[in-house]
Amino acid sequence: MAACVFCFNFALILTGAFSLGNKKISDRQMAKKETQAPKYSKETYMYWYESMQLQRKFEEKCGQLYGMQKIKGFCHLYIGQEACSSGSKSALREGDKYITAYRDHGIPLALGTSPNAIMAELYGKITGASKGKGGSMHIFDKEVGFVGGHGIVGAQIPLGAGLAFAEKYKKTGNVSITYFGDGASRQGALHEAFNMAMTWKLPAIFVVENNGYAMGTSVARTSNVTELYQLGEAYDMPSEAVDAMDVEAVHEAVSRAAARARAGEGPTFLEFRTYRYRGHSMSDPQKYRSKEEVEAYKERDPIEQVKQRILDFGIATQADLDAIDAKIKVQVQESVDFAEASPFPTADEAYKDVYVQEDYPFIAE
Ligand SMILES: Cc1ncc(C[n+]2csc(CCOP(=O)(O)OP(=O)(O)O)c2C)c(N)n1
Ligand SMILES: [Mg+2]
Repeated sequence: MAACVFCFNFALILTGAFSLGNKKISDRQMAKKETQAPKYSKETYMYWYESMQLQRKFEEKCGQLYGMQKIKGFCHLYIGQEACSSGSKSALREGDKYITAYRDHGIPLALGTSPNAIMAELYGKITGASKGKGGSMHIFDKEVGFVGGHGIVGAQIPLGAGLAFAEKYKKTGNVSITYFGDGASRQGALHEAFNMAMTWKLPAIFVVENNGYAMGTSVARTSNVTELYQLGEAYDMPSEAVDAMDVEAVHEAVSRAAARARAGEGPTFLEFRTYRYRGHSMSDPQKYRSKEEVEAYKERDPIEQVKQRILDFGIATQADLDAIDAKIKVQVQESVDFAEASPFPTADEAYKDVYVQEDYPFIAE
């Protein structure tokens, strides 16, 4: 009986998300009829399609490779959540910093990290983004401003505030964007970080990627407040919920937050309402949700939505999109070939990259 009440609660949340999504789509279709013009440039729409499709195809391959035991250990797929990364990237600029949890393949791919470096990391090879020493949960890429990849739930939230502090201190005009899950939103570290970020008006964007579940536990089972964006209100932090199955809505919300941060007005808290199509990790029987629930979200797939808009607006043809798909197929296969051909780290690598100082006394001979 108790379980049914929880399911019902969660069904209500989903219904809310659906009506939000459907309303936005129908509003947009009406707007399109009136204006017959897309809101953003061709470049932006094509970036959204290509980057989300790369994330999807790359991770579908990861799932297969995991089944073949080519990839081992933890592996959390982002499939379904791609609008969160691509919609953020298009709204931000070079120099901004990104930090997330362990579901961390999609964001660096959206930022332009080489699929080869990520696949090699998943294989534990020396050519990987973290020299094969981090694995799936610890992808890093300084070049694109991606500061990980963190396995401890919620640990990256104060680090994200610290990244924003550094940008403010150095007067760069850059912002930090910190992603975490709905499960992490109940960690004490979030509240400490929110309080300090507001007190110091840090140029920070905090994003809870609310995919409905922390492992197999729904939001409604662990929280009296299920509208997670409301957590920001305790700190007077501007906060809003975003239909994150819609990449345009993500782009718009992150653009507003970044403008506030760059104007010195401090942090913003965004609740991205999203969904993961796959299990929590690779060993999840998914008994906590129904197939119908997953299928209902797939009806609002972020890639299909942007594809439809591209075709409706005549931004590109089906043949153009097919050509992108073919390019991605090659890219993904190349990343597998690269990872397969790369060597594992040698034993002495275990002592490298542990401390910043090369001569750290604890590792002196
Ligand atoms: C401090 C801590 N507690 C528990 C875990 C085990 N754990 C790993 S993922 C996870 C669920 C987190 O869910 P959520 O924050 O919603 O992120 P999602 O996996 O949905 O992206 C838990 C409890 C952990 N890694 N760290
Ligand atoms: Mg979650």
